[in-house]
Amino acid sequence: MTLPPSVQIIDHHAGYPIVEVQHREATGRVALHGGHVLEWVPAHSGPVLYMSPQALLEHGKPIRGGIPVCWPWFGPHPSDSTKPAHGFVRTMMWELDRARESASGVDLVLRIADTAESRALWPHAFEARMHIHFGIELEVGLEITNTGDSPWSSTGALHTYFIVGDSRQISIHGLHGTQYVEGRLSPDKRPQQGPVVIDQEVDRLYASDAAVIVDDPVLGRELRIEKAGSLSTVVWNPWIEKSTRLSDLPDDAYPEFVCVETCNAGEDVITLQPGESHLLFTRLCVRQLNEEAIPQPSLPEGGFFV
Ligand code: TA6
Repeated sequence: MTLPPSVQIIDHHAGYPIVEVQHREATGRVALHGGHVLEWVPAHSGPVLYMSPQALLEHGKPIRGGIPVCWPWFGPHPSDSTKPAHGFVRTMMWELDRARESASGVDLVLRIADTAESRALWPHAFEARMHIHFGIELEVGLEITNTGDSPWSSTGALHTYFIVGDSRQISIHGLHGTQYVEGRLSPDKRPQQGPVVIDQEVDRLYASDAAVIVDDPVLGRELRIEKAGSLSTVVWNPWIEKSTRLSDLPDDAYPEFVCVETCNAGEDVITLQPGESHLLFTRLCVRQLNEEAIPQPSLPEGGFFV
């Protein structure tokens, strides 16, 4: 494949290729492992996606940060705890199907299809494509297609990790009045009252197709998360205790990020007939709230994955 000047593929010491994008509108990186958007830095802003400094960069291991692609199930497997949490496509190798450059940025398409390995975990034929636009906004679409001869159902998420100045000081707007369950598994639904704040572990599955805004007073910016093809939104921060249980996350990292996830999860199951497709789409935008220079986060020298 001929790559445009703004795109290159590096063989990374993790043992899998990483697609690097350098465009005047944005820079970014995507690992072919998991179809995983690792970094996005829009022009005139700092990096937006959080990456744990202890993230595992090994074949078959999920990467703690960026945008994990959770599919064909969200969370623990519904009936078999021996199967990987959040499905298997985030730990399998995708291929780069297309790379194009325009004045507004770079468009990548990554692809994966069923294999003997995937069918051992989930006995269905599928094709999945990740449509990624790196520009002043980041657009990510997970397109799934039933390439088999019988219907199947799935849940999934674009499990986005956002850098924030201090998760204890942010407020998340757009979910007021929507029903949610805490911890995904508890039966009791309750209505969200006002903005979501992080003052304990938050692991909430909201029944919502609405856009969400993260107001970050410390970094003086708003993160706007728009979406389509998504009936659920998850908000997650591990807080103190769970952070200490995650070996690929520093114990004191919980103030540095929040996950706002574009999903179809819980009762929001997508069922596709043979030949049908579904697109789970999110668009991320950053707005600086004030002119005075507030120190923005910066990438380590060379990026998170040097
Ligand atoms: O999206 C929230 C969640 O389901 C949490 O329960 C937590 O487990 C998080 O995902 C991270 O999951 P992972 O398998 O990537 O450690």
